[in-house]
Amino acid sequence: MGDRTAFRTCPLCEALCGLELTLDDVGTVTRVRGDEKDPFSMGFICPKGATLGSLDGDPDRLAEPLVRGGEEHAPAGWDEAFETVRKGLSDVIARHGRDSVAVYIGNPTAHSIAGPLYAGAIVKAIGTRNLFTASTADQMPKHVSCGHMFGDPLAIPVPDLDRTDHLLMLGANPLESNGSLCSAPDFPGRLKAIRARGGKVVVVDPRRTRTAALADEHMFIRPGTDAFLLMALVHTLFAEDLVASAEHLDGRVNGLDDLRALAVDFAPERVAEVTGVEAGTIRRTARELAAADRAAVYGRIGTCTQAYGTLNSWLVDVLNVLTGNLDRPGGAMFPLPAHAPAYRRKKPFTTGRWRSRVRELPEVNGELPVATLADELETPGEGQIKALITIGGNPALSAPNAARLDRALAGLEFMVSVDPYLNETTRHATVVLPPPRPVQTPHYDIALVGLAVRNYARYSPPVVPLPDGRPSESEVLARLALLASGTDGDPAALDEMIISSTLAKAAAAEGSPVRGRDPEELRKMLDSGTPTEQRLDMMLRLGPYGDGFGADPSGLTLTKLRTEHPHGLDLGALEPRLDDVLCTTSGRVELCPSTFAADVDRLHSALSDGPSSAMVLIGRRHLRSNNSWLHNVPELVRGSNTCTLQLNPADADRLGVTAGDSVRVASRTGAVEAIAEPTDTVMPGVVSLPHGWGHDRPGTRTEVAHRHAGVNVNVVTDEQEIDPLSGNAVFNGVPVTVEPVPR
Ligand SMILES: Nc1nc2c(c(=O)[nH]1)N[C@H]1C(S)=C(S)[C@@H](COP(=O)(O)OP(=O)(O)OC[C@H]3O[C@@H](n4cnc5c(=O)[nH]c(N)nc54)[C@H](O)[C@@H]3O)O[C@H]1N2
Ligand SMILES: Nc1nc2c(c(=O)[nH]1)N[C@H]1C(S)=C(S)[C@@H](COP(=O)(O)OP(=O)(O)OC[C@H]3O[C@@H](n4cnc5c(=O)[nH]c(N)nc54)[C@H](O)[C@@H]3O)O[C@H]1N2
Ligand code: SF4
Ligand SMILES: [Mo]
Repeated sequence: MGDRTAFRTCPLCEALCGLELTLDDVGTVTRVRGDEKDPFSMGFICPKGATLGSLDGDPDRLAEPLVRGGEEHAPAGWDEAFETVRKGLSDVIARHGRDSVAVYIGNPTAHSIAGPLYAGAIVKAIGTRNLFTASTADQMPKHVSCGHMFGDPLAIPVPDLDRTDHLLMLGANPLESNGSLCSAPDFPGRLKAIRARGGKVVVVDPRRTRTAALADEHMFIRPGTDAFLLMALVHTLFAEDLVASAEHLDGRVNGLDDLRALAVDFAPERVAEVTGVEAGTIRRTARELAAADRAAVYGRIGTCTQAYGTLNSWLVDVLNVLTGNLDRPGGAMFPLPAHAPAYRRKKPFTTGRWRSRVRELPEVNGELPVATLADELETPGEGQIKALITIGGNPALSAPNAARLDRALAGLEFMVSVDPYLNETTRHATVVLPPPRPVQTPHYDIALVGLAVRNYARYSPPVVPLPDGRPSESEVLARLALLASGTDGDPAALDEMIISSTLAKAAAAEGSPVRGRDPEELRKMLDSGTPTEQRLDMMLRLGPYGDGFGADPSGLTLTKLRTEHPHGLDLGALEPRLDDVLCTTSGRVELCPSTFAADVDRLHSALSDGPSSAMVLIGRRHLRSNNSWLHNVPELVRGSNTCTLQLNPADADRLGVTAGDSVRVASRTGAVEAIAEPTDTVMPGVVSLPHGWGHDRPGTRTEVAHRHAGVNVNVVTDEQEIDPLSGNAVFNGVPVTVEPVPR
């Protein structure tokens, strides 16, 4: 047979790059290049995508399920593994009730087709209130802010990178991360293009990152103080009469006067000391933002994973509204993904429909903060978590105060993990169910195309077929859902249920392209592929570009996407669509929701306390890393991708530390020792450690990662510190002490 070429989307990060794979006759990936025919990524690739072959062929990747007997995990057949799960779950539910089974859903689940289509069914089938996800270690503040401002927590505006003249970026480092809550392949190239067309890029970050170095201007900011800076920008816009009267937002915004009143106390001079940004710079930044023809403000993980995460996320979009840039080309816009039915009615957003048992933290988006997972595991009493399902997550490394969580996981009665690795988290599992290799997996970025800077769709069928009897990840998750509901059998039964109920609803819904049609007849028209493919086909056909099951023969179907657009389909630049998106009770953008206004009290108290002199810890990402799980790829753990403690040379001198010395970083929760890396890219008073390291735990099977173990920064982060409105973890601005370790 010889070599062959195949094309697919890279599943590793949010950038959605198209890849061109070369495979040999046994299906081993021998080369990976960027897919030049992908209309969105146009050949762009990063080192992670380029080593997808190594990840795919990793000898430590689990090929079959593991079941634990005593201390050791042993390989097991799929039937035996599922039977162990059935017994384990039904036993815990029978003895402790449904809330005693918790689910943790991790980051890769948002990058798979299986996760968005099936994980929810598992949670529903268990009927538990104890759902936790990586979202509360990430972007939950943005969901809360958009939920209150626009009525829909998923209506997240993205900066229109390709048309803006001015980008103000806080707490994001896309040159390493390749972008987040803003899917844009070749983000670096798109930033350079802003400058090349005469625009300006401004970066606010406690580190002079590679992104900052590429920008026109970089401002150091004291970690955790963006909300003060953003408030001062709002203040300046009002004080200097720079609030735009944007025709397209006329009559569509509530709360302008409340906001003006709220911002009165935050003059640039008042926040300069706390933020470390000079008053003059703040004023100039506000003026430039207001003066730019088309500007966008964008905040990411540095602004979310801190004590004022929701206030930051809100104020970012407040600035987009005040400068007239929300929902217009070159500003901050709402993508229109191909798979989301535009006709569906949404309920206005609320939080706190239930609360966590121990700390009484409010539910947000149907889930509870991962920062309180350990409390729920450890605290005895009715409703204590006794069993856990993890899907593509590694909270033993990724959650705040992870060492405590790691200990608590050891106390579970039953745990099942859907994960390709035996790692720091899954070593606690009774059963590990591995998904197939990436090349054996179909791909469509359900969760991410709705955040892309161009409307875009791409379906990647599996490149290598699954061996007989080997379930896909969709089938694994569907089977888990069936088991959790106390039934078992063919996982396709779940898809049938979902398909028939969705089609019945679509046939009855006002504005639906299939209103009044016979669901049975629609069912027969679906793609002839796997149940997962049929569900995707259904979504695309009911979606805004869909064929409406024949109503618009020129419209999109999965078959068309697969056969006519194997390199992806460009659906055009983003278009204004605020009216579609808005579902607040008032039908307007809520610029000053009362819960946010009340939370501004915390800013007032902090301002009167004055700046703190403590050393604070922040995170960082490296291009050749991806959270906790790419450290087993040899090509990616070479060179500068190391787990060092970066600190400013002035701090290093003061502490008597030189490059290569061991330093001890300690907080309320614990301490780690890391190698010091003095660098003036970090501002004084700040230290930085990357996350996702600490691979020295016993009982794992990731040989390369074990040799490049690093330390887990989340031993030092504090699960008691959260952003109160979203419950999100605080990873930035963590007070720490730093001292040299005696040689
Ligand atoms: N290579 C690589 N890519 C990734 C990942 C990875 O681990 N590695 N992870 C993926 C995931 S899960 C996500 S969520 C995205 C995240 O994508 P980004 O948000 O772009 O992530 P970071 O590179 O961590 O950039 C955050 C920046 O915030 C800065 N920062 C820290 N504290 C503060 C603060 O208080 N204020 C301000 N203004 N800035 C602050 C940090 O110094 C850092 O430069 O990346 C994704 N892509
Ligand atoms: N200190 C600090 N902590 C952080 C952050 C930070 O910036 N600083 N960032 C936070 C952020 S933004 C995030 S998103 C979280 C991430 O937190 P998690 O999602 O808990 O952790 P990951 O490291 O992404 O773990 C991914 C897991 O998924 C598995 N996996 C990989 N591919 C697949 C697949 O195809 N299917 C399945 N089922 N499993 C798969 C991997 O083996 C691994 O076990 O970490 C958070 N933690
Ligand atoms: S930027 Fe992200 S999507 Fe693109 S190749 Fe790299 S890891 Fe894959
Ligand atoms: Mo994330």
